[in-house]
Amino acid sequence: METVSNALFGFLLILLSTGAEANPTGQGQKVIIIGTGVDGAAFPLAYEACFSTDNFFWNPTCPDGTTEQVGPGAGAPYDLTVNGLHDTRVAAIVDEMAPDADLMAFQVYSRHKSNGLIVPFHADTIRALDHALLLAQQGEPIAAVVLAQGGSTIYTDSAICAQNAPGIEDLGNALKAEGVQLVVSAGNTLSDSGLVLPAICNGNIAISALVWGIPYGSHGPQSELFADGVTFYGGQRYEGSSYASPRVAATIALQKESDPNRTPDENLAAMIALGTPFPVPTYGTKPELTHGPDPDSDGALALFDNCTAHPNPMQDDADEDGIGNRCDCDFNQDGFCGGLDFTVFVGCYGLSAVGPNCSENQLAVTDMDGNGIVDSADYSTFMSLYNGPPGPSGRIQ
Ligand SMILES: [Ca+2]
Ligand SMILES: [Ca+2]
Ligand SMILES: [Ca+2]
Ligand SMILES: [Ca+2]
Repeated sequence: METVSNALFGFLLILLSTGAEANPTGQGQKVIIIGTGVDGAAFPLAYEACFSTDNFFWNPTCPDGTTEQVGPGAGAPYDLTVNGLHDTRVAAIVDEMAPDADLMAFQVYSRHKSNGLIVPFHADTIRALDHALLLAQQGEPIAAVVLAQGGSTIYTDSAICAQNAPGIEDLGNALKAEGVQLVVSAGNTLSDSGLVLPAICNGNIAISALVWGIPYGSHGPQSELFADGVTFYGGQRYEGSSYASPRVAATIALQKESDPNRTPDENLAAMIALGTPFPVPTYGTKPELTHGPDPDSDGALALFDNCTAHPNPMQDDADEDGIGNRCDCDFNQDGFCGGLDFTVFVGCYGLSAVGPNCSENQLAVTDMDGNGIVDSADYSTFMSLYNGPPGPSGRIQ
């Protein structure tokens, strides 16, 4: 009896592991917010750190008085009354869009010894990014890192990064190699030709703001996406590109939960392809972030639906290529549904278990509706897609 139930349990596990998440909430994903620190009383924080500067002019602002602190409370804002709620508002957006994602806060500000000004230094942001990279390399499931810091100088050429923000591109690329997307706010200047640092740099993606449908702040052609830059927190209204980038970071967490195998570049390509084209008079269009409609009414919004034109609420994807079984007629993975796939289908036809011409993998992909047998319903589905590409999938662009 125990053997039977274990076998049944194993079977259920297989079923669970092949069905991608149609309505992701950020489960199992982490998002790091680097900047002012986040008020841990407002949101539970899964991890906190502080990186600050101590020299002739500046005092460190880490809670224990040192320049580097890791642990509960370390990511708290230095002073809640001096812009200390900035990243708490950023965190609120991630928490609303991806409620099951874990929030991690890194505080990187320092305080001037005489005038009390608090500012973030590039070197401390770099240390924070280094720490994020270390965590990712240790296997932490970090989907995105948000940098929602402003700036007042506009740049049009990423070559400035090597000079004014050395290390930022390398760290952005190193994070990406670990599957982590660095998401940077484009800044709040009104320029339509450039972006602030480090948004202009390669290795990260830059997000511009739309405020009630109008470009707000830096929105040069170098940024990747527009996203809503309006938020409400504590009964007040706030606007800026700081509130656009966390929407993209949260979306990436949802994409990664939905399909853990997708790379940052693939997730970005999907967001761009399914974005709503927003016309910018001076240079053309830029995509606005959207999770898309649900054209096949199966409960999965287009960005997370692995068959956007076919109802498949279970989102099964036996070969884990981002194209759901329901629309994946390409059994031999050559990008086309043709005679070679037909041969595979015929080998499995009528079967509910492996056969001489039907392997376990082939059985899983040819049972396109997942009812446990490859029958005439699957044949109709297969033939309706025959002689074309598999898909379409909102995950693959
Ligand atoms: Ca679908
Ligand atoms: Ca597939
Ligand atoms: Ca094929
Ligand atoms: Ca079937």
